Amino acid sequence: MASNKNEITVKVFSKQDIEDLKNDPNIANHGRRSFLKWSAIVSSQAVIGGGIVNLLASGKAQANDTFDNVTEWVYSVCGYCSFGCGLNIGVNSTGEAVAVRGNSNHPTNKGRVCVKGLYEHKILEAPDRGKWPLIRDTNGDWKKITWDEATTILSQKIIDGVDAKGKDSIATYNTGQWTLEEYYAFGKLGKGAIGTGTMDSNTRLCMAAAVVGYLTTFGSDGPPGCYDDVENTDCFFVIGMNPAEMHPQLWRRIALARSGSRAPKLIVVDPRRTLTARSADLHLALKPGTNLALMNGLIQQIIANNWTDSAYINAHTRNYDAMAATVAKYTPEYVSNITGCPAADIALAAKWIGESPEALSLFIQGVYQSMGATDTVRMICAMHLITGKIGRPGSAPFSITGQATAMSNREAGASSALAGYRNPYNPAHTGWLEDFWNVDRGKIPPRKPTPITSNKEYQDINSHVEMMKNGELSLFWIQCTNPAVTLPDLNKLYSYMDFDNPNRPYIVVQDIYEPMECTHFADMFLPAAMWGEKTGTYTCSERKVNLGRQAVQPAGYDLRADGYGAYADLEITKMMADKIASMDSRFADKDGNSVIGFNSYEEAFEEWKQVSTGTICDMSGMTYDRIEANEGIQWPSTPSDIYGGTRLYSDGRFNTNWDDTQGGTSDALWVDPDNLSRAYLWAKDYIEAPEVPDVNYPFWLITGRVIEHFHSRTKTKRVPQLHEMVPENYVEMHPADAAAMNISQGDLVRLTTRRGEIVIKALVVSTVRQGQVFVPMHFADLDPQDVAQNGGRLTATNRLTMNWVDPDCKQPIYKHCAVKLAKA
Ligand SMILES: Nc1nc2c(c(=O)[nH]1)N[C@H]1C(S)=C(S)[C@@H](COP(=O)(O)OP(=O)(O)OC[C@H]3O[C@@H](n4cnc5c(=O)[nH]c(N)nc54)[C@H](O)[C@@H]3O)O[C@H]1N2
Ligand SMILES: Nc1nc2c(c(=O)[nH]1)N[C@H]1C(S)=C(S)[C@@H](COP(=O)(O)OP(=O)(O)OC[C@H]3O[C@@H](n4cnc5c(=O)[nH]c(N)nc54)[C@H](O)[C@@H]3O)O[C@H]1N2
Ligand code: SF4
Ligand SMILES: [Mo]
Repeated sequence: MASNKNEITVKVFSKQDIEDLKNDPNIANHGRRSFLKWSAIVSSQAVIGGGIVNLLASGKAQANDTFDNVTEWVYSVCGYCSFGCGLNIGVNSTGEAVAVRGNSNHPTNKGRVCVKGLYEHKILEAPDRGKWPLIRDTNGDWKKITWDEATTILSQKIIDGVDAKGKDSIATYNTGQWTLEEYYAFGKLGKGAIGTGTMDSNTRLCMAAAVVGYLTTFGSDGPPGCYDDVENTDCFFVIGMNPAEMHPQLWRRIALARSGSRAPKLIVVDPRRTLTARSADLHLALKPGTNLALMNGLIQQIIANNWTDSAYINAHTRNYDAMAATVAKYTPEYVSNITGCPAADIALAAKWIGESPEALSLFIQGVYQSMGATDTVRMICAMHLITGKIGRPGSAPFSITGQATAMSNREAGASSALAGYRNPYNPAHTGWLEDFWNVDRGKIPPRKPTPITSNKEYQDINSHVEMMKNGELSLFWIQCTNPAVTLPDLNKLYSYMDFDNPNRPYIVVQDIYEPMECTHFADMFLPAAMWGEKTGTYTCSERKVNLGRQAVQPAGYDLRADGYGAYADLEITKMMADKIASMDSRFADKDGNSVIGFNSYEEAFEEWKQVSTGTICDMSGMTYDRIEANEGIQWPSTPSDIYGGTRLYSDGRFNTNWDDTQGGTSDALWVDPDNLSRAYLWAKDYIEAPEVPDVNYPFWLITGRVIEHFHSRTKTKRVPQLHEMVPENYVEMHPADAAAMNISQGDLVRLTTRRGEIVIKALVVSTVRQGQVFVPMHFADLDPQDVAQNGGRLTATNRLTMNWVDPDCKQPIYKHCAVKLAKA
């Protein structure tokens, strides 16, 4: 890909263009025909949010524009974002996946998929799918090994590591993109067999603030709302979220609801003028990192104007007076000084939320990855509690999830959580699980604060990365996540993972592609089967469990006879559990058997159902066939109330009694001392971000996403249609800032922070304000394809970002830091 200066040509949508698009019945209805029709209307080059959409440019897009070769449509669900669109995978007569179409019976998306879903079958066929387990030879080159060899070597590494440095030296780091069965199985291997407390997942980067915010308010995790709330609300409060690009099918439902007779209002809180913000009735373009001040301000206004529901407050909450006292000083003028939003707009937002019969808050990374993350979630919940706007149609604090199955990991516990939302501090909870798993009491490790990342130079918090730096890890097992692109402060991380570092652990990467950025640092590679190649369940944002059925054989299936080929992650976990149990009885159950007794995903689901029984994420009322027949089932679902999981907390009873709560000791603030199941209202003051622009680093750097790409792009850069739309990294900057630095469209710009620097192209647009720049998170610079394209230029966004984590939930503050810019 050439990287000529001025190559980027941009057409920013006019207001009229956007109105036309919104009214076009085909928008986001990417059936092939309408997709191309829509593309034709938009013209070949346009900007959607930050992304350059070159919809018609690709000949390949049109060549594939046919369902003619499909002989079978397989029932499935999208594997990208957490909205959980139902879809079918089209398979041809030779067993290849050749198309995707939306499932018109599925209530979530009614037959529509977005541009990523449309081409999802293409990620299966990429030539560099991993097909062989690999290990480094003495020269550092990859050597093929069989699965039998790989599982033996890895088991021995675990045994030796435990003996040399203890169980916690075995670090596992997985994902929000496995199936529920895979999480359950791996959580059982990690906690029930190995007993390591050093388990985390990329959901730490993604959902930790929601989990901790909910848990410390309601007693347990679990988004209270559901998608039907979209059609039943009078006011959307969208804070730190850009659904027009990141959850396009949710956005479609919001847009449709807004054009209906109920005409709900739309408030958007985002520093940038995103596509979402441009459609809002009220856009609060606050300064990065000031969400908590704004939330305190909205609550101050709601209290001052008596929009509260005092009966609800008295019956169902605690700590109201302390909260009210704390927010009292957050008047619109005071908050305006912090956030930069006009005082009248803050008051108006509170009025709309307070006076609307139903109000729905939707929020994600602009909250979770911004200063005051956990506290902002708490205050969003508080706003709904004090107005009684929770647990009924159209009203909820509704965190939208990111990855397709981040919810499933929260439920089944392959990371730091325990299966079934159990409380690791409650011996009754851990004891039940140990007995059910037939392992010794005390096997499940005590809760330890070991999130994936933090930096001791900033904060006294231990983490996998800190342990790696200090030589405390013997093994770092990376599964279905790409930390070499997506963790913050990459330059430091690379120095710890580097082969030159004598302290480095043995690094195992379990992925679907090879090479990818992490394999650069790996001692061993395990090839995994992926979406479409396995059957399993996916819990989406509204707690609905969907089923994805296997459509094609895993990559390298024909190599299995020789001991190679990709295997599904659950099968890999089972191979490992069986092998290590046979090598060392410490890693077996009490009878000396492998902890993984099940032989299929469906058997794993049946075992998991028993673990979930009686917990808040009860799935005992579900079966695979029932899930498919009903187009997904929401939890909780029990045999006597299979479809009762529409909304949580409709009865005003929360999970805050000691027996119920998912976390904390019995004296934790949110644990209701009177066993009255009341929610806890927090009282927290705004604190300024740890790094703000100054004379040396005068700009805010905001990072986020674009519609065409997914995370580290291992999937989307292998789909030509998506890659060509946004082939390389770029920085959005305001025309006035660009002019002041003599930077024009397409010029190379050097971005420098206290942690690193990159050189990428300028995209001069007014979606960012003066003094702020935006860079998508998706790009890196280690993959051979990227090196070739960028001529060796460093372009990885996370070389710049700050490894400062929210003290409560340990989620990194990716959304803002200070940066300087110069024409390169
Ligand atoms: N196309 C696409 N879709 C995706 C993904 C993807 O990679 N690509 N990833 C999925 C995943 S895992 C996730 S987590 C979601 C993320 O979905 P979103 O959270 O909607 O996406 P982001 O772009 O990360 O961030 C949202 C917005 O936060 C704003 N923001 C930055 N700082 C602040 C702040 O201090 N306050 C407020 N209020 N806003 C701020 C940014 O300007 C940005 O527009 O998307 C999911 N969907
Ligand atoms: N600067 C900045 N950084 C961010 C963010 C941001 O907004 N700004 N957002 C953060 C967020 S919210 C998230 S969720 C993370 C995402 O971060 P990551 O999870 O690291 O990103 P992905 O590219 O999704 O990595 C998933 C990996 O799993 C592989 N894979 C896919 N399917 C399978 C499978 O079935 N089995 C196996 N074994 N492997 C598979 C893919 O090839 C890929 O390498 O990034 C975080 N990083
Ligand atoms: S909106 Fe999300 S779930 Fe639906 S097709 Fe797009 S990426 Fe997939
Ligand atoms: Mo995420």
